[in-house]
Amino acid sequence: GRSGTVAAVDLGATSGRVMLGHVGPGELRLVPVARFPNTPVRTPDGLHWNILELYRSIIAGLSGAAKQEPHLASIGIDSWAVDYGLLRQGRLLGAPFHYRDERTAAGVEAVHGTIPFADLYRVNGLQFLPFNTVYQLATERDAGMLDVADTALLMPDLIAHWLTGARVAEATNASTTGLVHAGEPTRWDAGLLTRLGIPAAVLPPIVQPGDRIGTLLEAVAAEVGLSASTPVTAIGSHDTASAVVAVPMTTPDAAYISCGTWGLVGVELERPVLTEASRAANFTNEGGVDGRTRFLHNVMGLWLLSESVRTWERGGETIDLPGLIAQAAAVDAPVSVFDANDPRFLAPGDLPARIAEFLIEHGRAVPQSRAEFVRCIIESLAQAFADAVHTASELSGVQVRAIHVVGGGSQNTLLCQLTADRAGIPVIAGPVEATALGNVLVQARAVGIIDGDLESLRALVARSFEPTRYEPRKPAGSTSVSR
Ligand code: ADP
Ligand code: LRH
Repeated sequence: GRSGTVAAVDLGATSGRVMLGHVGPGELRLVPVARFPNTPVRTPDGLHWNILELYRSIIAGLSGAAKQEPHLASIGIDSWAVDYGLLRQGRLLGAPFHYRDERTAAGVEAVHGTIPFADLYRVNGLQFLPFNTVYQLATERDAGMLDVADTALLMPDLIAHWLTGARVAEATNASTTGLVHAGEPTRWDAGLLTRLGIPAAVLPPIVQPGDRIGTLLEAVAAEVGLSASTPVTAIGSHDTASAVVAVPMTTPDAAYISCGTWGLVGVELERPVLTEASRAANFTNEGGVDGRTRFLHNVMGLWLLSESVRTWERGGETIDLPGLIAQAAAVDAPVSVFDANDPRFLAPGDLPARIAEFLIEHGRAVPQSRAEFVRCIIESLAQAFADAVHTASELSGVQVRAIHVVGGGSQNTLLCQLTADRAGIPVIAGPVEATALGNVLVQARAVGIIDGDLESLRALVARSFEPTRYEPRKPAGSTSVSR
């Protein structure tokens, strides 16, 4: 067989990276080239992504990749879902909004006033999140922005546009907009667009993972030191879609948690579940690579911890995360548990105060020490993960015998153990960089370095990365507080 090297650009809400992926028969290796923080910027009109800084970091990362590997076989780009840039005549009309910006409440009302949520769910199969693209675009429409813009590009598609000049919408990420049919992210739903007054012309054609988006613009190729014939390949450009590609599931009776800023908890299915029960449980049907359905629920994730740490650090101290987690693991007094999914935790700000407020409202003890507070957050996340795994199983009929945890959060040993304990199911943790791996694998397959279905790609991941296993311990009477 062949072997070759591709570059993965992976933008998470917490940090971004550029990685080289070396792929060959029985070989899968990731070499980090650049890692950079993703720090949003608040201006008087709201919370934005610093897209120019991200782009500069991507260009620097690709230059570093080119130095190590001047003959890259392909480049692939993934990022968080739902957000987009608006353009007119190729010019970006302002910094893209961050999905945690609170401007969309009016957009939600406007959309549901035209199409009740139950009707919307039957078409797009998406869980309600106030920042889904459909609500953001309704807000743009009412601000007159869609009279000005001629194109809307989702974040990875915007980066691909800057690298190649092409304008496309990659299918897995398009599936998070709310404007395509569940299970069929092949074209925009004309009926929804008409009813919502979103001009179809702003949305570019949908391409599938594995399609070639284009090749590098001459100027970009010269800037990074690569050939202008280097292809940019569509992959699962929704980061969670790429992560799920690289979950080393070896049997269908497994659940996954893609655990980073968010905890995306669910199972992979051949087709969507659009029942009343799944709508009531707020489960989503997002598009996966190779036409699979990612049936999952968004759990608030390590945002709860990282935003708390940011709050504590505003006092001037510097916090060592692994040290803090170790202190939390050593707490043996009972701690309270709160509902990690309460919407009050979505917006940036003083999360410890909001958690305390939740606990007081529900008559539960507020943790006194920092270590107890962190334990309370991690117990609550583990409980939300366990609940979502059981709900995914009930709604889909999948018997879950193992929970795979991938992403940065798979390094949180306390969270992995408590998830196993609270679910009563073994947790298999790793790989940490599942998203970059899924990005690499789908490119490598598209350019002919490897072949095979998702199962064989996952088998390669399983052979290449040693996971850590956590067996469920007996219910710890000391830690549970009923919810
Ligand atoms: P995203 O893709 O959303 O940016 P990542 O998958 O990179 O997120 O995960 C970031 C999270 O991983 C951090 O918020 C942190 O909680 C966790 N994390 C990173 N490194 C460690 C570590 N050494 N120990 C425990 N948790 C970690
Ligand atoms: C995770 C993620 C998630 C989306 C959210 C906006 O990074 O893509 O799947 O719901 O960000």
